Amino acid sequence: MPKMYGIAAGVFLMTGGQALAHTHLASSSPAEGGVLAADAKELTFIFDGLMKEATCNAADASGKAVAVLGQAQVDREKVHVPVTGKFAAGAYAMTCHYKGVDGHEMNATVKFTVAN
Ligand SMILES: [Cu+2]
Repeated sequence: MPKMYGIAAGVFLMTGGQALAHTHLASSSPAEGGVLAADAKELTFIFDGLMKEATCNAADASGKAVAVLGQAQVDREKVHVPVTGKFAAGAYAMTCHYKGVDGHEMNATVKFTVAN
């Protein structure tokens, strides 16, 4: 029995360590709940660690994908997402599926509005 408790504690410590190593969203432009200028050229996500890759998509208030974003560019902790189309006025959410330097795949979402 003592040996089994030891294994359980070891697994707990391992997963705890990995959770601490995850890369999370630190800030964004627009910020969560913020406003994106109608003529904005890009959205930016800034993470708390180095990024490996990211794919970002926008959806309107009903959850329907809107094709207004180009391919995300990773620059160290930043992910730049070019605006290639035109946002109609309304509420949106941009979700980035990304892989941080620790190799874990995660999602980050920022909600914002566009006022024309
Ligand atoms: Cu991780």
